[in-house]
Amino acid sequence: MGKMEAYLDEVLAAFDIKAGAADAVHFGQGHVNDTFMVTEPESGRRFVVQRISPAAFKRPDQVMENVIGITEYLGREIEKNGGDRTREALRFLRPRTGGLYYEDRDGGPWRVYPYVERTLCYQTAETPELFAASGRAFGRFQRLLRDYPAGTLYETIPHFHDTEDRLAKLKAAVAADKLGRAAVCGPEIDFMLEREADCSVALQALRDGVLPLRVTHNDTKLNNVLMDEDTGEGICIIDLDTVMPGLAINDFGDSIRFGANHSAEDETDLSKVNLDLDLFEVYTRAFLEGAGGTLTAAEIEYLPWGAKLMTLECGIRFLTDYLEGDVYFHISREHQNLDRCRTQCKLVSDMEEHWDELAAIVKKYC
Ligand code: GN1
Ligand code: MG
Repeated sequence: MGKMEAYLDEVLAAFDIKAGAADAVHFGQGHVNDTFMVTEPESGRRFVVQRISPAAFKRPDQVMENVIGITEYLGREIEKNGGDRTREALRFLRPRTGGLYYEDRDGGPWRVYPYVERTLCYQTAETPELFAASGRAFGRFQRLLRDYPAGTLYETIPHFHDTEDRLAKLKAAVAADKLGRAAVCGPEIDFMLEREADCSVALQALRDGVLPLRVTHNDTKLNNVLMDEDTGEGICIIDLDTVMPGLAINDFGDSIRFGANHSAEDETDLSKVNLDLDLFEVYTRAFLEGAGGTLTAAEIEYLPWGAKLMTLECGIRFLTDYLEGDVYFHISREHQNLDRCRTQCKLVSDMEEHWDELAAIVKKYC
């Protein structure tokens, strides 16, 4: 039995779920939280049970205030639009101990939501239609939340998409070189340092008032959208821990980073890691369709920057974690975070090579 399983009995009891640790299996592909799928033996009802990572989230109370504020708001908006809020928004259970989440005997924060049945979750964009469905869903997320009071949201991970700060942290990790790993990743470190000026592009546009601050998801990977098994449509956005005030171009960009290619994030054969321009266009069209006029002309023009910066930043984060000893992103093999960093560098290079084409694509939809 793993470490986290040891808490499941008490957690399930706190949420009145008639199941125990034996009814739980590890679930999903997240790198940060610990996630289980639990099935009640008698009713057959399924629940997603999650321990929020204390390493990533210092204030789980604030995470849950954000998440519940957002899911309840989304539920109301979905209902107003004639949708089904039980399938299109997550619904978190309240523990019988009160509050928005449950703290286990060692202070670990847990939450539970009913699994949305008849949905699928994909790790790679197996078809363009699938990728488009996720784009529409994330675009719709922007539209539904356009009037949400962004100022009431906590910054659950301060400086989360602060690319300048991410680079500063990489520099600090290189200087400290705790494990003596810097010697094996010289080219990757140089790659990031050569792009120091890029790290300021979106942040400067925000400071200049060119890009507006919005409610953003901040982790818009394909695997954070549940697809309806029957219609193939992206119906429900999950993983709301990093919903914060942010830039819409970053939500777009993180999707491109993860989805507009045909390889795993930790692929070691870099010849397989290539930006797919057709998928870039498919996603752009779908995201803007879902957003339905929410984005400004400047935001649309900056979309390629969102793609490049989210990819560069993720590469910087993987590299920093590698240098620090894999303390943030879970790994299942040695050097996995360095491999993840390398795929991101390859994708950034591809974007730079095809920059004019990316700009031409977004211009079509402006
Ligand atoms: C983390 O846990 P997961 O896989 O949903 C990370 C994202 C990264 C992603 C890289 C809170 O997301 O920012 O882009 O890994 N989430 C957090 O795969 O740091
Ligand atoms: Mg996730």
